[in-house]
Amino acid sequence: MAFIERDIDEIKDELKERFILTSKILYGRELSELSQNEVYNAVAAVVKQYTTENWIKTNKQYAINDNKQIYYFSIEFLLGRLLNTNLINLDLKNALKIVLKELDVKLDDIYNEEPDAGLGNGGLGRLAACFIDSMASLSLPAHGCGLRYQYGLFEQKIINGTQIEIPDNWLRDGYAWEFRKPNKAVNVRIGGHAYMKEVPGEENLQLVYEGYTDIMAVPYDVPVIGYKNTTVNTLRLWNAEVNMDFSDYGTLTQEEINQRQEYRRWVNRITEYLYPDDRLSDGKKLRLLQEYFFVSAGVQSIIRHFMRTHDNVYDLSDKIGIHINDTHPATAVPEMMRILVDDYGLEWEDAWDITTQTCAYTNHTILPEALEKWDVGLFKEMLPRIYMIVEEINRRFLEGIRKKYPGDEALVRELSIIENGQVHMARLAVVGSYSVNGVAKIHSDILKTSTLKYFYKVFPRKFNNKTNGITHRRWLISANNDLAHLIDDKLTREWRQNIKLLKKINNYVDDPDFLKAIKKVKRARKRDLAKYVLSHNKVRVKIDSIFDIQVKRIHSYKRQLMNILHIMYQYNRLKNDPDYDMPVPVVYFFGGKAAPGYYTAKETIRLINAVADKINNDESINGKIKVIFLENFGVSLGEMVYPAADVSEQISTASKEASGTGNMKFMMNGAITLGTMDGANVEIHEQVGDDNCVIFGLRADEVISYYENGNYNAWDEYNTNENVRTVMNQLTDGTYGNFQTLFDYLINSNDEFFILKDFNAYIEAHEEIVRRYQDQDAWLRSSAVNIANSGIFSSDRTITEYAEDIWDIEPVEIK
Ligand code: 26V
Repeated sequence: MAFIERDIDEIKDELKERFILTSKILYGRELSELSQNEVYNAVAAVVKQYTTENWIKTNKQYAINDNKQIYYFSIEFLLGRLLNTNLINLDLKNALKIVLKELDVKLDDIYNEEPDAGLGNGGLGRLAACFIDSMASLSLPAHGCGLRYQYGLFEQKIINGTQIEIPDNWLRDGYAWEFRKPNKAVNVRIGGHAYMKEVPGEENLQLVYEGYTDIMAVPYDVPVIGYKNTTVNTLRLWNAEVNMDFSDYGTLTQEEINQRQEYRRWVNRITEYLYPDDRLSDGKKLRLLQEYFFVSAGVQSIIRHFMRTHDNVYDLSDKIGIHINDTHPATAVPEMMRILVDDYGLEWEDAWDITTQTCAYTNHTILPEALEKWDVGLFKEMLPRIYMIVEEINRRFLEGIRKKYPGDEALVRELSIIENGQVHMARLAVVGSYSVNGVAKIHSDILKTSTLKYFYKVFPRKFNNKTNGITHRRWLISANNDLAHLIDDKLTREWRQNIKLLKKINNYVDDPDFLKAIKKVKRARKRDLAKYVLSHNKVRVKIDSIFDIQVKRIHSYKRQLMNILHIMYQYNRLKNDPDYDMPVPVVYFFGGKAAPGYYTAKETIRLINAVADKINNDESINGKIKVIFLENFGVSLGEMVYPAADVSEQISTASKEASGTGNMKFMMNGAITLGTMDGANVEIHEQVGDDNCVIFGLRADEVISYYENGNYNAWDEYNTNENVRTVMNQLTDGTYGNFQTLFDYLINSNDEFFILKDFNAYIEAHEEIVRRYQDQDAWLRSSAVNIANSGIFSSDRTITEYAEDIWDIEPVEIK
C-alpha cells in the first residue's frame, strides 16, 4: 500500500473528532480544562491512532515475506522529542495545526511539554536515533534494541559558572510513545556458579549453572515511523523488573520479606540510570549488568521468535542480523553461543558459524585507552556462564592463530580476548563478527593501521568503512523548515525522499535571489537563538555578529580549552593593541556536558563562564566579542542552535575524533566548518574544497608521529610562543580567577592534545574566517555550497550502505 498524501480538508474533521474524544477518554474533562501537558498527551495519543494500523501491518508483512530483519543493538538511543518529526512523517502536521487553532490551542506551545528522551550521552546515542529513523524511512526491515533508563543523562545547570548535575526524571509524567509488552517478557540470569560436571556413563561433560538470580526483562516498544511511507518499525527498550510471586507474603518471616525487598531494590537499579560517558573511568559492575541485561533479553527474544516460526536453525543468519553498536553489546556473541549450545543443543562449531554470520560490529572510539575492558574477576562473578564461553571462544581462536603463525607469541598476546586479567570487548566483537567498520574514512584507516592493526592482519576482509550520517528529516526539514522550503522551491519536494537530489542546489549557488533568501533564513534562526540567549543568559547579542559555535560533550581531545584560550587572546589584543580591530563582531557559543567526575572538563566550563562574565560586561570593547555558554545542551536545544550558526567549530586533535556528527548538522544548515583534518571533517573538506571551509592545524600523521617519537615538549612551546605564554599566564594571575589546575593539566600532560602547538594556526584560521565573512556575497555562496553538498551526510546514505554491504537487506513494501 503506497502512502497516500493526506487531503487536509478531508482529514481535518476526523482529526478534530478524534482529538476531542481522546482528551475526554484520557482525562474525563472538557478540553478547555486541560493543562498544556494533558493537551500534549492527548495529541500524542491521537498520533498513535494513526500509527498502530501500519505498525501491525509492517510486522505482518515481515512475517509473510519471511525476509531478513536487522536488530541494531545499542546501549544508547538519544531520541530527543518525537511529536514534530512523527507529525511530519505521518503528514499530519498541517491539518493538526489548523484543528488545534480552531480549538484555541497553539501547536508550537505544546512541543515543549514532551520530555526530551535523553537516553544517550552524545554522538553514539544520537547516531543510533538517526539510524532507526533512516531504516524506517527507507522501508528497511530493521529495528532498535536498547535500555529503558528511568533516568536519562543528567540535566546540566550552571550555577556560579560551575556545572551542577540534576537527575533527569524524564518519565515523571509518563512517556506517550511507549507500549509496555508484559507478555513478551523474558528472564535474564545473573551471577551464581557455572561449571562442567562428569556424568557417569556419559561421554560429554554436563553443564551445571546454579545459584543465579533471575531478572525479568519487560519490553517497552516505541514505534519508529517512516517518512511518508507505510513502514513502522520497532525500537524495543528493555526494563528490569522483579520476577516474583508475592501471594505468599503472609507466610514469610520478616527476614525473608527484607531479603525480597533488598532484591527488589537491586533489580530496580539495573535500568535506573544511564552512565555518563567518562571514557577513561573504570568499568562499574552495574554497567556490565546493563550491557548483558539488554543483550540477553534481546537475543533471547529474537531467537525464540525465530525458532517458533522456522524449523531449521541453520537458516538463522539468513533471517536475522545483529548489529553491535560499539562494544557495549559485544556479549551478544557469547550470548548467542550460550543459547544455541546450551538451550538448543547445537555443536560448538555449528553454533559458531551461525553466530559469526549473524553479528556485525561498529567501532566508535579511537583512543586506545578508552576501549572497553572488564576485569576477569568481576566478569566471572556477574556472568559465569558467559565467561566460560568467552574463554572457549578465545581458546579456539588462539589455537587457530598459533597454527597459522607458529611461534609468534607476541601476536597471540595482542589478539587474545583475555589478556592481563581483563576481557577485551573490542577483541571479542571483532572475533565474533563477520564485519567490522569504522565511522569515517580516516577513522577506518586508523583502525587498520593502528588501533586494531593485528586484527586487520588476520581478518583483512572483515574491515570496512561506513561514514556516519544524520537524518535530514530532523536536522533540516524539522529544525529548519524555512530552509527546507527554499530547497523545495528549487527542486520540488522530491529531495526529501531522495537526498541525492540535494546536490542539484549547486545549480543555484550563484543565484543572487536564492542567496538572499538563504541569508534571510539564517538571520531568522540567529534571531531565534539571540532571543533565547537574552531570556536564558540575560545577554544581548547582535545578529550581525558572526555566530561561532562549538556544541558537543566537553572533552580534552575536543579542545574547547583551545577555543576559550583563543578568545582570551583576541580580547587581549582588542584591549592592548591599538592596531588591532575586529571589523565584524563575533559571538562565541559553547554548549555541552562534562562527565560529573571529569575534573578538567568541569574546570573548562568554569573557565568559559569566567571569561564570558568578564568580556560580556566590559563596555570598553563595544560588544565586539560576546561569549555564551548554553546550559544543558541536548537534542532539542541543538535543533535551535545548528540552524543559527555561521561558523562550525570542529577542532579536535587530528586522529582523535572518530567521525563527529554535529559537523554534519552544521554543514547541512549552511555553516562554514572551521576545523582540523579529523573524523568526517576530512570528508566535508573533500565535498566543498578549501574555498568553502577553513582547515588548520597538525595532520593526523604528524600527531601520531609526535606520540611515537616523543619529540614534542609543551614547555618549549610555552617559552617560545608569546601568544601561548600570555594566555597561559592569565590562567593563574587572577585575570579570570584561579585556573591553576588547567595550567598544570596542560604542562603535566605535556599538552597531550597539542592545544599549544596548534594555537597560532588556530588564530590564523579565525582571521581567515573574518576575512571571508566580510565579503558577504562570497560567504553566502559558500554557505549554499555547504548545504548543496551535505546530502552525502544524510544517514539515508549511510544506512543504504549498511543495508547493501553489511546486512544484505532490501526495502520491503508494506501492502
Ligand atoms: C563510553 C562510556 C564509558 C563509560 C561509561 C559510559 C560510556 C558511554 C559511552 C561511551 C562511548 C562513547 C563513544 C562515542 O560516543 N563515540 C562517538 O561516536 C560518534 C558516532 O559514531 C562519533 O561521531 C564520535 O566521533 C565518537 O566520539
